[in-house]
Order: sequence, then structure tokens, then C-alpha cells
Amino acid sequence: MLTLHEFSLSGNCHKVRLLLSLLSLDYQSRLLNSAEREHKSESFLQLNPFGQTPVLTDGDTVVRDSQAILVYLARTYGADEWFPQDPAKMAEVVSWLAVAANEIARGPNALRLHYKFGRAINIDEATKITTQVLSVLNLHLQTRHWLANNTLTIADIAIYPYIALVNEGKFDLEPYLYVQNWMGRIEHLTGYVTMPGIQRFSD
Ligand SMILES: N[C@@H](CCC(=O)N[C@@H](CS)C(=O)NCC(=O)O)C(=O)O
Repeated sequence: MLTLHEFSLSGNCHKVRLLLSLLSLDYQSRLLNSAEREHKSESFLQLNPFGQTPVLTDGDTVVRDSQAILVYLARTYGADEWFPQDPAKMAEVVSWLAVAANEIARGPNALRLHYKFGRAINIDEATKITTQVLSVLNLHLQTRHWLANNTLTIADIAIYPYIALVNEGKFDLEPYLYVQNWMGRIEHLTGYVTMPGIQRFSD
């Protein structure tokens, strides 16, 4: 049985929920109590010594980190396209997973952590990174439907949640038309699931 150890308001957890749903996989949710700092408890640190969600368990297999979980689910349960074995195609997907772990985390995610949850951050720096990553995404998506390999992959799933939640970070997506169109395409996928705070661009 798949178990997702998660926070309900986490975009990193949401990307896993989204892929689980798109792949029609049954799983149980194990919601952690952040107020009681359950993610820093002895038992949870056994699963992830960094004390962070999401963690996925699949029988005896334990996978921490949202990007790693997407890779695991795609290769174990999905069609090859989700995370292709062809080296060049795989590298293209990984290049976007790296953006999710770096620029998205330091930009859109940081702004939301500040404005929604009160985290102290460098607002100018996070705004600059967010503006840059959205400009790159918008240009990239001007001539493409999906981020990598001209098909839906875990790159799209890894990048989507914190872009769709960036309005909670007081950042306006209005100038980024091609990003909006891409978000609309994701919202139309069979099995798409949303979460509180997500801004939708489909009708
Ligand atoms: N690189 C990790 C980041 C995970 C992360 O920052 N998780 C947050 C929730 S979105 C968390 O558990 N924060 C609690 C903490 O760091 O103490 C991933 O992508 O899974």
C-alpha cells in the first residue's frame, strides 16, 4: 500500500497528490500535525532525517523529497514518457526538476511562505527569482504545450503547484499568458486535483 506522509497545505505534497491521481493510484494519506511539530518527531525522522514532507512509503521502500517521489512513481507505475529512460529526454526532465528544487523553492514558494505563513525571507530576492523564472517559463511555453520532450512529464507536475499558488505570495500571473495557458492544460487533465489556494485559468 502506498502511503503519503504529508501536510495538506504544502505544494510539494500537492505535486505528489497530483501525480498519484493522474496515474489513478490508490494511496493512504498520513497527515502530520505541523503545530505539534510531528515532522520533527523521532519516528518521522527515521523516514526523513531532514524532518520534511512529503515522504512516500511503498511497502518497505521509503522515498523522501517531492522530486524523487515523482521519479519513483513515474518509473514504477507510469508509462515511459512520464520520466523517459532515453538519456537526452531524461536529462531534459531532470533540468526542470532542478528548477523546481531551486528557483521555484527560492522564488514562488518563498513568497507564499512569507505572505501566507509569516516566514521571514528576503522579499526582493524572492521576487527577483520569481520574475525571472516566470519570464523563462513564459518564453519556453510560447512555442510548446509542455515543459519537456513535447509531452506531459513529471517536469510539468513538479513545476505546477507553486506557480498555481503564487497568488498567495502576492505575485500576479496576469502578464504571463503562456504560463496561464499551460496551467489551463494541466487543469483539464483527466484525474487533475486541486488544493486550497490554487489559482485556476481554465473556464
Ligand atoms: N526538497 C524538499 C523540500 C521539502 C519541504 O520543504 N517540505 C516542507 C513542506 S512543503 C516541510 O516539510 N517543511 C518543514 C520543515 O522544513 O521543517 C522536497 O521537494 O520535498
